[in-house]
Amino acid sequence: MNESAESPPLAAADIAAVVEEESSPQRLVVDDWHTHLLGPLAGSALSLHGVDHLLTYHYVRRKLFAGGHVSPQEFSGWDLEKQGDFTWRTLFVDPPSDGFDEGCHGVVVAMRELGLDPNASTLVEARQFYADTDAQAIQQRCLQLAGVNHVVGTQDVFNDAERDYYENGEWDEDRYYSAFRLDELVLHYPRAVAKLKSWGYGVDDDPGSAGSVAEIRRFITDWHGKLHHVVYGACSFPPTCRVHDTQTQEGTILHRAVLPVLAQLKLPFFMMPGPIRRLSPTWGDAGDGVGLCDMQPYQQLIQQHPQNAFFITPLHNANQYDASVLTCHFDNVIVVGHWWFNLHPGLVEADLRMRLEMTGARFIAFNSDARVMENLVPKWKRFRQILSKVVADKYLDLHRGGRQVTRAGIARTLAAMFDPQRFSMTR
Ligand code: FIX
Ligand code: ZN
Repeated sequence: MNESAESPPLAAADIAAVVEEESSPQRLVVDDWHTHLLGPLAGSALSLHGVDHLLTYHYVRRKLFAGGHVSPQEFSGWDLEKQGDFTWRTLFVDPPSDGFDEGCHGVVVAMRELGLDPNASTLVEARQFYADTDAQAIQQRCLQLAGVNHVVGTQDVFNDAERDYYENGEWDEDRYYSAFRLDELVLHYPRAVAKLKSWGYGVDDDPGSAGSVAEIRRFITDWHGKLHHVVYGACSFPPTCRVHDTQTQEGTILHRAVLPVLAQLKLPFFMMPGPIRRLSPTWGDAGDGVGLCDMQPYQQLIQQHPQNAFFITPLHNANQYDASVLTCHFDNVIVVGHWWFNLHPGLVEADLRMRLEMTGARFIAFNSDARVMENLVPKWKRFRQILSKVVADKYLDLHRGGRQVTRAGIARTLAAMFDPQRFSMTR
């Protein structure tokens, strides 16, 4: 049977409902291309789940500090349960104002979807639920509610707490992919040198010397072999970073070592321009800020390395347009997802429209950036609502323009938006 017989043209009045069905977690099962998650096999210190971790996620914790409810020093001195109780009381039981922000909204939605009461006066029942349910079951439920199949983590081998697990731990091969995180190497080379040396790499203080370049390349290749199923190398960049400039340390490392090895290994480079680390130094990861980037260094980097594939996900909302324009000119770059300070429904909706209108579907529509397993649920739920609304509008537009719209075409297009393999650059 041909496609039109199996999937007849839809009437305008049916399009929105069909898009909504095809965007659901049951029908559209996707891979999450950037998270900070590790599965339960990694143990409870590295694989975070539970109501207290959900409440102390840094999107929420930031509100406590910004609102002056507690000092970061005092808060970090408490155990996790005390932190959870304080956050629950302050922001949910008796809040100074209702929490419309995505951080608090995410807590409410995750609890409701997991069958917990987001209006409870204490966390007693929620904690009992977690005491009665094992970590694998929680993971299974969160992935199912989110409609996520494979999860890409963030593998920072310079992090002493993680490295041992990557070398010696048991890995869930069916579920987890690795992203080889290179921030420490690229942005903090003077710090990285000492560790590289202690691991037997003959680098020196000049990352551009022939010896250092060869040894950095060997380090990346070795760890590509040790990490499980690496799908890309990744680095975030501060707003003023001159990634294209070989006069700088980071430019040298990228041009001479990182990009040549990634090209050899056929791995894309995932670039995250925009964070200002530790803008509020005492707030930990809740204290990072964001700055507008000049996109020209990225344009030059992409242009100078046609043999490399690039993913780009700017943090600043005003950089989204420029990033999409890049994908119109170069076939070795695509835009990915939304995170953190641009992960707000109004911004995401506007970007999704802009991306569809400008590029067709030359992007990976969303990734969760989840750090706690339960983050998957509200983030993907929110994105699916936006996806369904925007894509329905676009299909109605096509229909009005004279194009036949079918369920099969809708399903195919939605699936394509989450599949990087469709780009020749990643094959
Ligand atoms: O650099 C990153 O991968 C960011 O996701 C983090 O640094 C950040 O703290 C975060 O979790 C944002 O959502
Ligand atoms: Zn991240």
